[in-house]
Amino acid sequence: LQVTALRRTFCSNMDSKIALDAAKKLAARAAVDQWVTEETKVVGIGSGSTIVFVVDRIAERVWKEGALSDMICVPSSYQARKLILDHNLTLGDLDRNCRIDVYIDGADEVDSGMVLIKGGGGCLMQEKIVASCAKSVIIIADYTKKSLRLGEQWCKGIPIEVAPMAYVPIKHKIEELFGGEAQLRIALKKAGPIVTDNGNFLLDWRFVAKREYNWYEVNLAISMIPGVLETGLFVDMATKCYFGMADGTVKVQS
Ligand code: ABF
Repeated sequence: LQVTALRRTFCSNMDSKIALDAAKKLAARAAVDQWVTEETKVVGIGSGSTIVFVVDRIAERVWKEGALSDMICVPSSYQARKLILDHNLTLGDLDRNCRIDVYIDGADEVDSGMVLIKGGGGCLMQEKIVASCAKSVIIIADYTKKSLRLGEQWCKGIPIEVAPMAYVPIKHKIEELFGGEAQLRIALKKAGPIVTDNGNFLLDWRFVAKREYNWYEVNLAISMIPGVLETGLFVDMATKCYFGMADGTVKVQS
């Protein structure tokens, strides 16, 4: 009986993963086909599981359709860099390509005003830097990421990248200023703190979901705390968001 129950859970988890992957792929394809054209010379590549479908589609256009031959891809993380190289696309960097035509990335949650929570994968700082160099920032996600207000979806909180020596004072300052709880992100099996691509720690701030926050001000105030390197709050950055929906359609928010 237990084995049957386990198998059922496994199958329904697999079914929902397949459904979510289909939604991510839909959003990724729609965004690439709309935003990555022959005029696009430099594209910024985000991180996470949805971006994999973006790079797949770009590679399909380059290698199967013979398009986008001169296009350069600027990564936002070690994962993105590896994806670009694995697909044999042209790797760029901000030293040589600091004017990006379009940056495409996933998100953990998107509210009705297109404020984003990003950084569940720990790459928020490089993601925000690369996004800030782009004329257009296009977000792609499955339907579970779309909210009216932040905190509606299950989410680990707002990630904040911090200098390792300062994580305790920063934690207390955030909690005193805005409530909730900021927790140090620990690696699986409690092997110690997660270290970002930049050698820093991450705090996940579980804010008070019912409280009315002005995210612009919150982002500014947290960014001013000494030792905070970047927040996973992306305010006024997204140009458009593409959501792959459960019914096979794509919803575009702008
Ligand atoms: C990156 O990947 C992060 O900023 C965000 O946390 C995450 C989204 O992940 P996924 O595409 O796997 O849902 O974009």
